[in-house]
Amino acid sequence: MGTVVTTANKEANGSAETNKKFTVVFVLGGPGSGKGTQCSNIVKHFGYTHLSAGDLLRAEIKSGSENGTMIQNMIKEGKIVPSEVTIKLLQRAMNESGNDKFLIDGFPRNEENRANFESVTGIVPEFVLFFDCPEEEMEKRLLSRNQGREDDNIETIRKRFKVYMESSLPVIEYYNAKGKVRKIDAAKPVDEVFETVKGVFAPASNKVAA
Ligand code: UP5
Ligand code: MG
Repeated sequence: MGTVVTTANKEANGSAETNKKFTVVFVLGGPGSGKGTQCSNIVKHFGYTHLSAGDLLRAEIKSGSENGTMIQNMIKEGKIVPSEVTIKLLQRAMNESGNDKFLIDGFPRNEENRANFESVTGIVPEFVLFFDCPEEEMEKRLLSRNQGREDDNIETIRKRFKVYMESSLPVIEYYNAKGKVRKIDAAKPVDEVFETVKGVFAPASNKVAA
């Protein structure tokens, strides 16, 4: 389950690669729940390639792409970028990676993202790793991150939380109803969270976790 033959979209990725088998895990959770931090750990132990949709969108702004200004404005307002933009970036990154196992971090963020990703790529996630964390803890983490992210100010953080509650949680509920959600208590220290995460990946992996 979860590993499917994609109907790789030539238009979107500009390559002739088709019928590639990709395994995808969606990594979801609120802003600051620790998705990126835990993905770095998972990559080291389990051989996945980490694709943060937010990082891909921020790189697109920096590259001076024609969508850059639109993306920048959406991120500043905590709004969700139209799925065709994000899906193209994800497809390109998957096709260029040389790997066939991906952690897709921070996507899909709403029903439109979810439905379009599945129909355009033909990929259904193996499972959804869900980092559950109280808003108070997430806010504290984001305000002390200090990495110069334009959306790490209290005004934008509140908007991000609202969009998460209204649009992203329903996606997690959708997959939960299908028995695909692996819920992790993300309020604990990083190492303790990773111990729980390992338990989710270890049985499905050929590699032995250190
Ligand atoms: N930290 C991490 N784990 C900790 C722990 N267990 N204990 C204590 N501290 C912990 O962590 C955040 C901070 O907390 C770090 O300083 C870390 O050291 C510490 P991080 O791992 O970065 O959390 P993460 O969940 O990745 O937080 P992030 O801010 O990246 O989540 P968002 O979902 O808000 O951001 P993302 O980059 O995915 O999206 C940003 C914006 O892009 C969105 O708001 C939206 O406008 C746009 N977007 C789209 O439109 N579409 C998409 O598909 C994706 C993004
Ligand atoms: Mg992140």
